[in-house]
Amino acid sequence: RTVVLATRNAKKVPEMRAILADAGVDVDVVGLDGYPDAPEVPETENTFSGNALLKARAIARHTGLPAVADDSGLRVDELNGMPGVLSARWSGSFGDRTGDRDAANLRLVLDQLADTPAERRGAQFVCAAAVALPTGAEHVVEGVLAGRLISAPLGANGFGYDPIFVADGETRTTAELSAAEKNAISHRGIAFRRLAEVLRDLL
Ligand code: ITT
Repeated sequence: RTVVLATRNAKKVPEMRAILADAGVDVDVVGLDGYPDAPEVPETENTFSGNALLKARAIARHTGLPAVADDSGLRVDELNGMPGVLSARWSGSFGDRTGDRDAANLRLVLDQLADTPAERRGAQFVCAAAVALPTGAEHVVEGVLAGRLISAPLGANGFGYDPIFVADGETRTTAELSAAEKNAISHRGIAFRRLAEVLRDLL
């Protein structure tokens, strides 16, 4: 059984692969690299689950294979839940998937919180994990990781907002955790372990 990962974010791919493999789902996971004509899916929904389903459906239709998608982001309490579904393009860089984009997004959030004291710097990472089959069957689940934002980046692992995010109960940022340590607690780990259970029944 084969599933295709409906993402072009190269930093998500190893996390999605490792979490599904550790969950023991017996699937052959292929990336989108083999599908250069796969559509760029506009993320027009205002929920993580809605956008994850849009991506999974479009790629299942294009490839004729079951497709698994991730839509994720950071909710910042002081910004009323923003950047949320806009996390990848918060600094206005739509379509760009480079480290420069991530750095600009992180910098903007830090600037927006410049005057916010530690006790008001709560934030949550959210991940919606969706599967869509060419038959039209689909399912979506979510995972959340609560924590707080520090005021200067620390650590070189992970991606995106990891260097400024410290999960509840941790002293290190998620960019200072190893890949395995991050996956064990992360929003993506929670969501994709739930999705693994769904895949067992659905595939
Ligand atoms: P695809 O849509 O192709 O999967 P994308 O990067 O555009 O790639 P999203 O729209 O889901 O993906 O945006 C997710 C953004 O949220 C990502 O670019 C990061 O800025 C942030 N993010 C999500 N998960 C994260 C994590 O585990 N650590 C740090 N930042 C994360």
